[in-house]
Amino acid sequence: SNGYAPAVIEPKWQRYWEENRTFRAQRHAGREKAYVLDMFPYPSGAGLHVGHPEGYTATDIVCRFKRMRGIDVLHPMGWDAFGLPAEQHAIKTGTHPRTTTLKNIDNFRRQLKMLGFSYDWEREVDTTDPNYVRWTQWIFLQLFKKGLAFQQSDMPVNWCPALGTVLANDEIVDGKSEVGGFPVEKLKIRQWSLKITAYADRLLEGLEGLDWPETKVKQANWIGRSEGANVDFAVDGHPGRTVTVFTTRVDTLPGATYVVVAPEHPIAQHIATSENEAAVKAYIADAAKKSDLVRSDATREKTGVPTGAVAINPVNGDKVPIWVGDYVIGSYGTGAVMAVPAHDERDHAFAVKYKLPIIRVVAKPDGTEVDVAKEAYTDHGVVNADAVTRSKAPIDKGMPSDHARRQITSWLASQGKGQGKTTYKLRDWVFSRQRYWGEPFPIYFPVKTDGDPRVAGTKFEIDYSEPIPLDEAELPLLLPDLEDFKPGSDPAGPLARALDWRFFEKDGKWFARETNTMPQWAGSCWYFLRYVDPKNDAEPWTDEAYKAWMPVDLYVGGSEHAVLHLLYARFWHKVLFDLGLVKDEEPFKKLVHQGLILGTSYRYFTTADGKVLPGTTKVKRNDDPPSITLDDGTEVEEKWATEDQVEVKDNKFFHNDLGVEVVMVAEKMSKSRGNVVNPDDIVASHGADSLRLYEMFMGPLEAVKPWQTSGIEGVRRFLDRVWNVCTNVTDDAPDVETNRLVHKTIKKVTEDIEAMRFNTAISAMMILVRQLGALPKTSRESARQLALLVSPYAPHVAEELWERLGGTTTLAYEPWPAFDPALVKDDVVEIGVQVNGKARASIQLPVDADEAAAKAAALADARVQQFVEGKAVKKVIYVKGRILNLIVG
Ligand code: ANZ
Repeated sequence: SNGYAPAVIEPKWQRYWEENRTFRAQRHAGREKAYVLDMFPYPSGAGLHVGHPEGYTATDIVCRFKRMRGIDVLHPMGWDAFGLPAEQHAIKTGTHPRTTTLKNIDNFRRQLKMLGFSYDWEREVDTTDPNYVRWTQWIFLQLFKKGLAFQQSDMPVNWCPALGTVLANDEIVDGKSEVGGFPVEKLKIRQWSLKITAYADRLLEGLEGLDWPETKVKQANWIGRSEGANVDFAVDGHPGRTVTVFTTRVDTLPGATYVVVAPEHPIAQHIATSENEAAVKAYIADAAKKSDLVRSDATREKTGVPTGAVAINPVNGDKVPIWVGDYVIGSYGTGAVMAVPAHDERDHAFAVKYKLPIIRVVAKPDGTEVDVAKEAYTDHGVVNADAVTRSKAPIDKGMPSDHARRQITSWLASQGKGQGKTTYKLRDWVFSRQRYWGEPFPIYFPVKTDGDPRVAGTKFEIDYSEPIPLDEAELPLLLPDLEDFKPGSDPAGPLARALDWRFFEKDGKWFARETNTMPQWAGSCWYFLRYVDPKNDAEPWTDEAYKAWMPVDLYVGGSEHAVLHLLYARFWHKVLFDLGLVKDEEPFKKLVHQGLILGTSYRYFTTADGKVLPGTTKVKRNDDPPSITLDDGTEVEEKWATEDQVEVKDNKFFHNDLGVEVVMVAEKMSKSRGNVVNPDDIVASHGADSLRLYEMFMGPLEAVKPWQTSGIEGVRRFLDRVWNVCTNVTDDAPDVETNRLVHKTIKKVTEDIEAMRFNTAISAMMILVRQLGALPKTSRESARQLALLVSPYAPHVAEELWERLGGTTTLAYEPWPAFDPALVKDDVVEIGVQVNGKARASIQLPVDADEAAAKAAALADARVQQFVEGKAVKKVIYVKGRILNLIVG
């Protein structure tokens, strides 16, 4: 072992940076700025996992690099600290969520400091801090005053009884709550919503100018703008009743052979004929138990029941049956579709199943008819002859689909039976939660009561139709202390039990506060704005602070936030823009998602009687009931070993104690697999610099990568070598070759950081260090350059070496090393010289030597001279960098 002792130098430099406020963000006149943002963590009880330092190291490298290039950097950190886990912990243990949250924050802060990230800790924000809550509530009031926050009570919401709260669609996975996996039902309760749909078009258009990955496509799909038409089908025998359908293919209206309404469509109950009524009601009741997600699964078998009622196709007067089917979603479009089985896959499957007619109205673009008996033809094409006879709207055979669409739409409009319509998948954002640990709404309502509603038994009635905003001067409205955080069956939430908080008297009248709280997303919608002015008591931020740092130049975080946080934050930003409170329409210029780090575990099997079987054993996995069996039916159990229990022999893995072969599996880290890696352990065993370096060396930042603790040993050896070469120096200048490699490495590392290719930069540094290590001593000049190059990645060891190499202060603002363009060129090449077409010698030439220089160099070569023998050179054939042919005679 050598003198490299991370356990000593890492705390030393962390203390130095803190005491010297090295990373305080400051603007300097005439300098460029860079606002580099990490997605702030939810401070969970588990502490950091190795996924956090991946993105955080990447941004830290960028920041350290930019500071050395003379750029003013803002690199802040904070806590997204409202949320369910702290509340559930409180329910279980009685510990107040604030206590848990503060404890977890302390632990997260300790861990992040231990990793040497160059945050400006003086700007730390905590979404649960009263000084932060005040401004979240203030922004809510601005939304409320603009009419963008409103109450709804008629729309069914996703109610999760186990969590006692409403969930947004995005918080539900496979019909279960994302947190906890509890069942979710539909329930109509009063709730707050934010009018994000009013910004649908701008949220879509705004994506265009952003330097974002495929997340842009995800957001566009989420917004789901669809251009089509609403078409009215009169219900036969029910004067005045119509079913309006939304379609993107109004050109196929002549081929509509039935109509399907969603089970929740209000008409479904009313139009069913007496013989169909019972079946329709039963179907509707059954559908209510299924989530929209399950219902819109394309692979699921389509089901439906006929209502017995009949609709009239407005384009030709055809009478078509009306069905109820749960593949039609109540909340999308009009909740009803015209079915064109010839040209839509879902309708086709449905028509085949229930023997409904299939009429084709679209031919291929070249006019040929398509066989639609087996499969729908869903592409655009041209109007066919059938369509013409089946349409009162003026269309011609051979007319392209989009032209027919316009024709039929305007004909429908002229008849008062339809009009062009743009529909969005995006829904307004359900913004209230029936939880304790969130921001209270700064809203109250008038109460009708004869007594004091705080006294048990007093009758009262809250008038929810008249929400009153709290005076801005009264912010923040803080949570009351509760003893019992449990949600009840009362969708008003646990705050409804805090009677002294809930009710208050003003001018002889009683009022009741809103008892819902805001969702966790609220705080993360604007935290990046607070960082620019975190201590301001009078405003959320000043114009000046905003202009100093915004917009965010680089934002790094997980792709799980592609459509939730990132869309919500863009929405708030646009509202704030319209209010003149921010100067940019978009908050995040460049976005990068780090790839998931997978855990590695090693599988084998055991039988009930204790036999151990290799992980390579062929097994069958059964779903219902879940089990794993061998060919002969014997049930086995899957077991997992961790990396330290395994050794490698002949490229295979074996269990140390059991001797059996195991199979390596990389998957999401989880406690049950025992493959969770704790950064504390890695720092204790190898040091923070090794952890940082390894996370960057594993592969491209955006790739999914398996964690292997053995890999960290490799980077640790690299740092040992860096230490050795930089502590074994001479004041002599470097030799030419070494100096060339240093400069080439500077060029490579510089370009790689700019392109965020951190892994290849590390490879280049490894090559350099190997070469330096082969020399008896390293030139001090090269060692200093190396220390600077390594510093964004492994800042502690770099600072220590810099100091030992004569640095008198931190290297954080030392100019980033420049490379000499002349030295990075592979400037000398060996080329073959021919005399009269015969190879005679090879000579060293500068790559860019011109013909005259090449000829002169060749003629100066002794062997070439032998063959030229003083004869005149009549012709020169020269291919730069490759060959020189002298024709003499
Ligand atoms: C008739 C038709 C014919 C359709 C055809 C498609 C192809 P996007 O693009 O996603 O907006 N649709 C309308 N409302 C629906 C609902 N609430 N639930 C389920 N499906 C619904 O999809 C629009 C198309 O999806 C609409 O166009 C409609 O089917 C169906 F050859 O109308 B189409």
